Amino acid sequence: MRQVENFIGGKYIASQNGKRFKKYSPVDGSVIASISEAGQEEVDMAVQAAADALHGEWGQYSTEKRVSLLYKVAEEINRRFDDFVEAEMADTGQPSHVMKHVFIPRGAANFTVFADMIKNASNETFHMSTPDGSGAINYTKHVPKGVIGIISPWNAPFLLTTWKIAPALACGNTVVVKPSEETPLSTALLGEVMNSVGIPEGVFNVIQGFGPDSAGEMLTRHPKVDAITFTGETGTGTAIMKAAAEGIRDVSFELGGKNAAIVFADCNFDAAVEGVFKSSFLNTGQVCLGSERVYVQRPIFERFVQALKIKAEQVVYGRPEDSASTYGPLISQEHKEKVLSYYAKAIDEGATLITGGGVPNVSDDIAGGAWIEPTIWTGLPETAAVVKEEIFGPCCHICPFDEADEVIALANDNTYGLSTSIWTADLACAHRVAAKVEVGVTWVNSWFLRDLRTAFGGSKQSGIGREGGTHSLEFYTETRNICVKL
Ligand code: NAD
Ligand code: 6OD
Repeated sequence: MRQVENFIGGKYIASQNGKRFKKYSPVDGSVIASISEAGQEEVDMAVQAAADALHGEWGQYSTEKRVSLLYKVAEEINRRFDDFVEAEMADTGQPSHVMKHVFIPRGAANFTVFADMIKNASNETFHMSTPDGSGAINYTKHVPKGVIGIISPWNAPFLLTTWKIAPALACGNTVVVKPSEETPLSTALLGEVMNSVGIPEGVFNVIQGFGPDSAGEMLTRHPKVDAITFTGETGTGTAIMKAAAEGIRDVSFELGGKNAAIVFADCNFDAAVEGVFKSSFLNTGQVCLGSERVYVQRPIFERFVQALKIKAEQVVYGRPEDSASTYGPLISQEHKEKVLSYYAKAIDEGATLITGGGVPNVSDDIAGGAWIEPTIWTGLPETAAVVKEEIFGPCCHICPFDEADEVIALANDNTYGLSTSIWTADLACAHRVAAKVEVGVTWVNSWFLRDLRTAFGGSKQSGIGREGGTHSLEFYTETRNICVKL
């Protein structure tokens, strides 16, 4: 069984309070790791190490030096690719091909993309006239914000923590990361990478533990944390925003979603079925950008429902390292209970069950895992809880529509506003709909196609701020204006 410690000032450190918690395999329920739960002492040490590092050699490095180190981090992740795949598979139970082709490569890419971004970032300049005719020049300078607290969820742990660590370091900050208690392994391993490429001690720190009354809350309340970037549930975002209000610390939030896929009758049918299948069921539906609401234009509605049903019934349950497995478990028994409660609620609310709705028969060796069937419903009113609330499971409700304006109104009738996907051959229609859907990210004839230079984030209760490319400068730096009278 793995022993996982905090990573503070370049060293792996057990918590002084002696507290440890267990990580259970989502695949079979066995205990796979024992993790130190950071207490106030470790949170204080980690934040102090990060604050000190700002004034040490890291703070003196040129952008070029930081950039070269970040490229080395990416290279080292690639060199230790199998270790990261193994750690992430153990934590999440998701199939190896998803780890190898999506999540772990994205971790390495996050470092190269933000190294490139900071190397090429430009500053704004304005020439202005002055009454004496000599004029003045204004220019901006981006300086690191300081110690960044990073709090991340369990659904795509390595992708999501590195999506925040990389821009924070590229901009010259230092970080204290609190990964989810459900997925401590890949972030812990990143400490070894940082040490082996020569990132100075204290620049990257990891505290392990839970949220409320634990490491997460202690980090957000720490007065020496200058800004907090958080990915997770909207309710947790509310608690963190309250903590950040003390001391007027900046926040960047990537929160929940209840995303709509909009399928027009003129779409490339097979591509739309494949895309919506992925958006509803990839990662066992535990993707913030996933589609739990699918709107299909009436002429192809029945055919679409049947095609999605067939695909959902073809998933192969199995251990992540088995190359035949196409589908993993949910993250935990607790989350499984939550998703199953929505499965029951859907039936209570009058849904027609197209497929799934329960727990699959799996082989005895994995029967203790958090397995659940991909599930499709139709026939619910838009007011149903299952249509309104984020479930974060492998499920979707499919609803017919007739006109573009109607589906825009349906898509927007939600408190979340993270993403949407639009499937149509009529690009003019796609542009019109995209302009009116109240979300941060829209995909046309694709889903989760990521160019990391683009603005990423949610509208409404799906987030605050945008990260990605030079948009990350907004959060990870202070912008200073310098006015020079000529
Ligand atoms: P969560 O909010 O329960 O937990 C996320 C992290 O916050 C964990 O590390 C947890 O320990 C910590 N935390 C919890 N309470 C805290 C508190 N009071 N103070 C400080 N830290 C606290 O989320 P989750 O269940 O881990 O992840 C699923 C959620 O994340 C879903 O809602 C999903 O939509 C969202 N998500 C959003 C995006 C996005 O980009 N918008 C991406 C991935 C996941
Ligand atoms: O691709 C990304 O940068 C990103 N933040 C993805 C989020 C996935 C949510 O589950």
